Amino acid sequence: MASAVPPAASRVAVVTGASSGIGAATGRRLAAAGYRVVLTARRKDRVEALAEEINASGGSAAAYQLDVTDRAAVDEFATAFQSIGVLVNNAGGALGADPVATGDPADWRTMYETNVIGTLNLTQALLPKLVASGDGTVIVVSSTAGLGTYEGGAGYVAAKHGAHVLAETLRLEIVGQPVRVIEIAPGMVRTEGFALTRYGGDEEKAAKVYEGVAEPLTADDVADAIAWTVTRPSHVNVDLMVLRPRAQASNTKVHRER
Ligand code: 8X3
Repeated sequence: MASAVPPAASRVAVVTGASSGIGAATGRRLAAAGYRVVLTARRKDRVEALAEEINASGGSAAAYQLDVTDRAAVDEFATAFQSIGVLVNNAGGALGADPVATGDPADWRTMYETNVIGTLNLTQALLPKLVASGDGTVIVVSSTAGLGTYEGGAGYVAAKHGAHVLAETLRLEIVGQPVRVIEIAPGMVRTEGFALTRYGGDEEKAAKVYEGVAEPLTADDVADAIAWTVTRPSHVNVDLMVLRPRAQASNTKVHRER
């Protein structure tokens, strides 16, 4: 897990949605790369356990309970820092896979809140601290759903397009400031929670998402990519990285072994 360009040990990396999946794996990877990681999530016990694990293995981690959609809480969280090196906007997720004709507007709203407004909240609150570091990086974990659509995906696709546009626009707006904006767009990733949350806890439906797919990406595959982009020299901005498993050629073209 050694990085090509180890950052100073004092650099702080904030990771949202760090209680499981890509966020937790990113916390581990950035800690291994020498960052002091601040793990945030709604599930306090989960981030505390992960921080303990990282600290016990020689890394440096702190846990903070945070709902990214709660702007007052995010602003309060931001006061804890003078400067921050890295912000990984990972919190988000999908709810439902219904067609436009019957999708639940409440699900659409929640997805917009978590995937877009959550990213907006953290980015707005921490941008001055990222600038103050003199060498900041904002990561937006979007999705291949942020770049193209698929049937039954519109609510999530719309939200992830929002996250994609936020990243692209921010990069334009802050050019000249010492902050990179990097978007990571994963395709099919098998994590403990993503599909299960999407299908309201229905394990059978969740399992079907990955059925017959030889090797979906893992959370660590994505975390590895995130850590790689973060540890490039400061002048290198990986604008957008799309990752899919070899068995997935597009959002709708997946090879399944029967
Ligand atoms: C996850 C990818 O295909 O489920 O962000 O929308 S997909």
